[in-house]
Amino acid sequence: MGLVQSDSIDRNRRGHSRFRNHVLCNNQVQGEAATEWCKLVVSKTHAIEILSVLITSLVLGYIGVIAGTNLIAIDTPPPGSLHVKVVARQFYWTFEYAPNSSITFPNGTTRQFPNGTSFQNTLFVSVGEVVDLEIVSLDVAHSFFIPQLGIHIDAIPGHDNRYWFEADTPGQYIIECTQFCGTGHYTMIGTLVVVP
Ligand SMILES: [Cu+2]
Repeated sequence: MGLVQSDSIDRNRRGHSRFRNHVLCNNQVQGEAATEWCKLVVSKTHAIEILSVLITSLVLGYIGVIAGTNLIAIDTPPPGSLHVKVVARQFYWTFEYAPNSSITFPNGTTRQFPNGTSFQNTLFVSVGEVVDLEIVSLDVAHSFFIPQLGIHIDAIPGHDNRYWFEADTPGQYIIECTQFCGTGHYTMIGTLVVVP
């Protein structure tokens, strides 16, 4: 019984091998020469397959490392940035400046805040200043949107979203909430003041 099974497996293997060679090889080559020649073709085909998988893996790995490095670099604000926590609530924004922040106001005065400070619905920054935003919500989902600067980050309860920017043109820019957050959603409007 065992012999029959073994014979059967051998025949299957030989059949499979012949079929593969038949598919892979040139049908015009016959006999012993065909078998040797087909073995050579199969071994070369395997080598090409292994090589192509290796090269593809290396190229994809290289692209992955470059893309990952760039993504981390893009998300990391340059050193010396102004850290501001953007707190969304129904239905207003609070901008909390980190301790030791220095803020220049539209009247030209500059003040240091050793303990930090905060403003409701107005965010003051200077031209060319790197601003590191930490966007959070204390109640429901909101969305922090400055359409003129293309900044649009969700404010989600229990989750900190980070975004940094650098305004290069002085002026006032509207800040909106673009996530319907309740009956007063339409009043949730602030201003970004970019001081020269
Ligand atoms: Cu809102």
